[in-house]
Amino acid sequence: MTVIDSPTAAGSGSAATDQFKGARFTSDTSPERLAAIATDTFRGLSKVIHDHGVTYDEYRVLKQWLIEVGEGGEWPLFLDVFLEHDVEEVNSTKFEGTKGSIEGPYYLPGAPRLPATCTLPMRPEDTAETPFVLHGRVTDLAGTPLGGATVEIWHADAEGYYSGFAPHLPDWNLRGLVAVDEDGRYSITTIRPAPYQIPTDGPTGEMIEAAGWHPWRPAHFHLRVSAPGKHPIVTQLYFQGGDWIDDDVATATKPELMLDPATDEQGRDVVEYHFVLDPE
Ligand code: MBD
Ligand code: FE
Repeated sequence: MTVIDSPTAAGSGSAATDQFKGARFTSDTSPERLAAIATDTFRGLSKVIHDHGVTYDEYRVLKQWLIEVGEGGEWPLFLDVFLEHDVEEVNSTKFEGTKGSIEGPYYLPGAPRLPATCTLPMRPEDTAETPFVLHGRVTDLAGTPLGGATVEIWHADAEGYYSGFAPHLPDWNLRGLVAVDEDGRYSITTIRPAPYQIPTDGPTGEMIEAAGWHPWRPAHFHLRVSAPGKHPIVTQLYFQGGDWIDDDVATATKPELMLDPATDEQGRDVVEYHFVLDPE
């Protein structure tokens, strides 16, 4: 795999901020609940400061770094890498269907609608890669096909870049909203993404490097599977045996989300994956 030294590396993180700011989010959190969460947050930070005897030099560097994360637009990247997996975990305990995983910073609403059997929009460079066919069925918990379901997919290209966030890629490259057929079936032809590297030229990457950690996520597809009256699932699928599977910087892999593709007679990588949706 080649890691291209793109001038847009940190730009990906800040484009995620522009995208996120476009939407307006609210929550019905009560003042009491807000106070309890804020109190425990400060209690946790207070413990860290006392346990480690945090120095004034360290405190000032922290302040400077936090400012840079904001100015560099990397809050979506940083938060989704280091915190979202816990939010996903505590919010998925009551569901029995397909396991979820974090959404990450690179989802874009409004992807092109595609039929049940389709090829994702891709460039000639992408077409030159080995085709990858992800196919399967969407059902409810009882195994009944959900003919009205959609499988939305977005993923990085063979160099680890996401369309909409890396300016050298055309809009909607390797993104689509797939309507399943009446039996709940879908078959998506795409390519295998590369592992994702947190941009090393921004504050998130600098912190990772300064701590001696690595900036990699294993290669993954992102998916959002929905159907009328069902709880939509946001998840990711990974490739068994791939790099960083057991050491994801974003802590977002699960054993149930591994793909083990086989090569077909046309030389394509093919794998079946069924999605199971809980009731709303
Ligand atoms: C990604 O591609 C991603 O999926 C997550 C969760 C964080 C950063 C980049
Ligand atoms: Fe991703």
